[in-house]
Amino acid sequence: MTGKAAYYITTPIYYVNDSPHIGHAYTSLACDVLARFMRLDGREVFFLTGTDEHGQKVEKSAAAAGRDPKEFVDEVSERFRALTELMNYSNDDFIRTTEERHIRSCQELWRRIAANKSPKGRDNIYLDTYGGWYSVRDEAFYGEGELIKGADGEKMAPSGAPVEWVEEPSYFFRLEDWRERLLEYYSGGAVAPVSRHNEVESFVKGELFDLSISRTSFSWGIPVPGDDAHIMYVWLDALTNYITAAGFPDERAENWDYWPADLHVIGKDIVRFHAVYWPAFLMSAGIPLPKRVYGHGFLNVEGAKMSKSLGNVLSPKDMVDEFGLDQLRYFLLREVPFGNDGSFSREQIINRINSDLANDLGNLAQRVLSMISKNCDAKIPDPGDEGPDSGLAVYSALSGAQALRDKLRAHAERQAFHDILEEVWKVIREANRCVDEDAPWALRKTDPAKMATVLYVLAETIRHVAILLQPFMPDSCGRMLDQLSVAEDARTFDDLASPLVPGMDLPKPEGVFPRFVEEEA
Ligand code: ME8
Repeated sequence: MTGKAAYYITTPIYYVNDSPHIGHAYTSLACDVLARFMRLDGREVFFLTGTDEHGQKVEKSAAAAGRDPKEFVDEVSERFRALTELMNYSNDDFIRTTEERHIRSCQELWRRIAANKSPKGRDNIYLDTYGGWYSVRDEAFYGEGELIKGADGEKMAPSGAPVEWVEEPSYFFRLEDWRERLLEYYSGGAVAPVSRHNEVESFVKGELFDLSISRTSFSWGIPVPGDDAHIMYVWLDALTNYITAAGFPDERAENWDYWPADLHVIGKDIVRFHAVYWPAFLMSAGIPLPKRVYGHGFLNVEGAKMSKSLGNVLSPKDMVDEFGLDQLRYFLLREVPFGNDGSFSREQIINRINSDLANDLGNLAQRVLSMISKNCDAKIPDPGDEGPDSGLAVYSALSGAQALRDKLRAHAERQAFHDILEEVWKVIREANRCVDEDAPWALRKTDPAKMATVLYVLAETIRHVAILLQPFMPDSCGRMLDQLSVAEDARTFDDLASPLVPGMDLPKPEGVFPRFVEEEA
């Protein structure tokens, strides 16, 4: 570590029962944007993603495919790794729960939990028999009272997943004894947004059952230390990935300085596991707790839940091929406020591409850069001695741009991506308005020095916008900065304070955000 402030951010690790879809891409994208943002803002970032490979659900999927589980998980995990390339994620590590480092870490965590007493002085882990409902799809145990009725009157998990009756010897975790400590943790604001905070708080205030944390009826998992007849419950195994990657159990490992994580980003479906079980396991093992858990909303397609049976599962690859990578990255975080559920349609994507990217940002860059190319000898123009008192409108756009960093930082701390983008777009729209007001094309004949000032201030505004939007659209913003001849090592948020140097040669301008035109049928 370099002495910069650390920032550790994680995605869920995804089940390798099937190929990644746009929902998986969405969560990881949010993490990638924050990781890039924090790096540019001077933090020492560790960004983790990976795959969850044990448990009954994965074992069943392997069997259904007629495959050996290890071979099967190797292959499907590779598809999630390919997603990180496709989507241009900047993850620093990719963890798989079948790795040796992870098995060691889980077994040591178990030993520590077992060695400690609960706040009520009881053993944290005890052996008993589990008799109750289990959903393989959710990999979750449910109490009778939580179940709902399906169309044919059959019992179902609250998520709508089928459940089966399970009865087998099991180790239990003394969850109930950790209630007060969990409530204290929530009172510090660790769970966001507030709707998820309320949901877990009321869950923990209700009747808390001890949690079954081992299984004996199948074997695809990590053996419980000292009792090979049991494998660990897949969620205990999976959650532990976040400390494995930080070097656990080697607390002298360099990565251990990243723990506790600054942020676990997850979907709303797995909040209970991350905000109740995970902190309880960590507390019982005497390990510091993650600073924040954010449960975002779900994406629906044209108003419907994505599902295999409806045949509407969106593939990230198809969407990138059709709309372009940065266009998709922008759209996913722009359209729907991050904590909310959102429906999205082709029409919305095309609208965003054409109005926000092509018309607003693309057009601003294109017209300013081509005016500079034609009228300023293809060099960064000289701003002269004019300043904000000159009465030129463009200075208002620039001062808006200069105020962005602090505002965006505050939004990034709250994972408010749509607010970040809205804030930047206010400046872009203002810059476009100022181009019209100051009309540099008219100044060309009457006052060329003033024209140069206007174009310089606009180029400087575009530089700010392009630097600040890099986390969302790394390639496109990189190309915009190339066109302004901004050196690759001068693109961090600290570099915002070093303005463009007049006289620098500029390459021939090229549009970065083309309009999306529907192909004729
Ligand atoms: O739950 N909209 O893995 P998983 C938005 N292995 N996000 C969605 C989504 C949608 N329609 N569908 C899925 C698991 N997601 C466990 C996690 S972590 C220690 C173990 C995203 O493959 C969202 O982040 O079922 C959700 O929480 C996650 O994928 C579930 O992925």
